[in-house]
Amino acid sequence: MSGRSRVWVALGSNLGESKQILQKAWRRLGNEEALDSICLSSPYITEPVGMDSSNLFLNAVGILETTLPPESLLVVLQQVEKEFGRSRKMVGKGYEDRLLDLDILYFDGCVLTSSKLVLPHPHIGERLFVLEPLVEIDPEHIDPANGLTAVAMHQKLLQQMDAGIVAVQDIKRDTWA
Ligand code: PH2
Ligand code: MG
Ligand code: MG
Repeated sequence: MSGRSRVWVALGSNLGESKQILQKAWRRLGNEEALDSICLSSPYITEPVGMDSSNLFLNAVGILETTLPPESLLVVLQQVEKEFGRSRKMVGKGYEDRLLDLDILYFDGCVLTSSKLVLPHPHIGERLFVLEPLVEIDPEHIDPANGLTAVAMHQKLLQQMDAGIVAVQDIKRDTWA
């Protein structure tokens, strides 16, 4: 591949065989012509954040390299979500339980807002289920929107939880085995 970009992707599932789904989806992405998988974090068992659900999530963060531009990568990710059985029913508003969610967190140092995509992903700083696996695989990564490292963003969120500004989010590191 030439003209490669580096992409940080969040993986999540709270329906079905979540561990298998995330592992297979990650392999599926790496097999894609225009994508190379660089690394994947451990899986984390996390409580749902910002939604009402009794199903715990399995979350991870991975790094890919790609020759695709951001919106073409988004199409591939949405296609893979569909292949793994995700339906977007869009009954009420808000988040729904899902078999597979693949979100672009960062695309190189891009900061952009289009009708289809906002980069960096707008909720990274509020989500332990993103920051904890990100710190595991890429602690010194700098967020192009705020200039903070992943470690600093993680620390900041933990402090906000300590101070009661943000609700505590349960998270437990697991293994792929
Ligand atoms: N994704 C959401 C909303 N809430 N909570 C957890 N724990 N994990 C997720 O992946 C998640 C969530 C929207 O995509
Ligand atoms: Mg999401
Ligand atoms: Mg999504």
